[in-house]
Amino acid sequence: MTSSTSRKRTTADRNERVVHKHLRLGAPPTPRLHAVVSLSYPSTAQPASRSVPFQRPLPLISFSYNKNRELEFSDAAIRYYVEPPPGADLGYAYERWVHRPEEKGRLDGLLRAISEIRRRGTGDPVIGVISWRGVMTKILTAPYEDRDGWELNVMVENGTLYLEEFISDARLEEKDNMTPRQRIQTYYGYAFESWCTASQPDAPSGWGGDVDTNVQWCNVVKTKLGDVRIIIGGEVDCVRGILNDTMVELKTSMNISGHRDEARFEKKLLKFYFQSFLLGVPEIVVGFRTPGGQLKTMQSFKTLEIPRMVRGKPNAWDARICLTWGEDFLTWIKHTIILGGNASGSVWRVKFTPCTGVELTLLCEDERREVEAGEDRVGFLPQWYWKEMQECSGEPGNTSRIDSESGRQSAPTASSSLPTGWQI
Ligand code: 0WD
Ligand code: CA
Repeated sequence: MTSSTSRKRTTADRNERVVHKHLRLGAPPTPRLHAVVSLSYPSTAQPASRSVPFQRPLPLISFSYNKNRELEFSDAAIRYYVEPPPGADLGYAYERWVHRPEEKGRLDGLLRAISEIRRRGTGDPVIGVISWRGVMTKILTAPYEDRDGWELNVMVENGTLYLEEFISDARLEEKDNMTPRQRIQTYYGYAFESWCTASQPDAPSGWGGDVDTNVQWCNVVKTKLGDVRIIIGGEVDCVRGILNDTMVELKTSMNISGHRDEARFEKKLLKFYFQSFLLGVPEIVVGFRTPGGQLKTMQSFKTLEIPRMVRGKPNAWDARICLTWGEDFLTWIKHTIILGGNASGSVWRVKFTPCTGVELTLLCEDERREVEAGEDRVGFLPQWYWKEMQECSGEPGNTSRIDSESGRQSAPTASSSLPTGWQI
């Protein structure tokens, strides 16, 4: 074991003790205490401590956003894969890019889909976790992230854990003010999507239409990570042929020339892999480009084969470490929140620090209001969804709770006692 590993382990042990001590003393629920609890990332130098299975994602529903960013339950925005022209210019039609402004990472679209699934009465498993695919990708790949920190807003209601990315107003502004260089590089990715897709199957190769980032086709799946049932929503770039079960993710990357580029690309493959794996997208098509945005070569990857491709290489990553971490993280967070005396409507914050781990705190009233942002919400959940949830449970505001006096759990608890209307 390396010294950094042992340091990490010691911190984790200490953190565990913090939580237990807090509970044994039967302290009042954390709202006034503002206790911080933390969990360290696992060592990436050791094999995963156990094997955590990931259930094949099962599609539940799809939906589309149109040019006005209106959501409809149809496949209107679906795109079909076509081979791009060789040497395509990824800067093409840059000036006509309709750029959707950056927004907070709200779950609204996904919650509408969940409401629609419930209305249709399709499916039955209990929901443990609800989030966008992008959030789940960031969670699972966190043990290998050595650069960017980020934060989550978290709520647990009726035994379901909701996770949205916390993007502060300052960060939003920063994201909206990309440098011209960042802007064009982002655009190259979208232009590649346009060169590779058409609105009809079997269309001829060519420009698929000017880029409008309002328009998206999203899919919602259910899956299970270890014992945690998860509903995930995410954007899907296109499909091959007319059957929706052949989804394709499109990516651009810089040309590879030399070992250093190769190592950099293999590192990127970790994020590519989980992004597609989580939604059950079987194929990733990568367009390699020049710094000036000319498409040079294409390579198709079978998502499920990617872990084996990088295994044994220098700086290789291990997907099993990510899956084990993912289950540990989700279980820990839910457990800590419920045992911490979660009052209905409370919002918690998780801070991800690269190479270290995560910290969980309960937001105070001012911070909670910042999350609501003056909108019609309870925490980050939209009011309409909140009402629907209450109607389903028939017990407003009653969630999994710990009796603060005795430290014992009071009904109703976690997912096992969910009201039937609240199951998907
Ligand atoms: O506005 C924002 N800050 C974001 C909104 C950031 C990320 C996602 N979203 C929205 C998406 O538009 C979608 O409606 O959340 C929903 C779910 O997205 P997801 O599938 O969970 O997102 P993710 O896996 O992070 O990204 C998928 C695609 C990206 O494809 P690439 O190949 O670059 O991974 O979503 C697009 C992009 O095409 N995307 C964005 N579109 C507009 N603004 C952004 C962004 N900031 N980030 C990713
Ligand atoms: Ca993409």
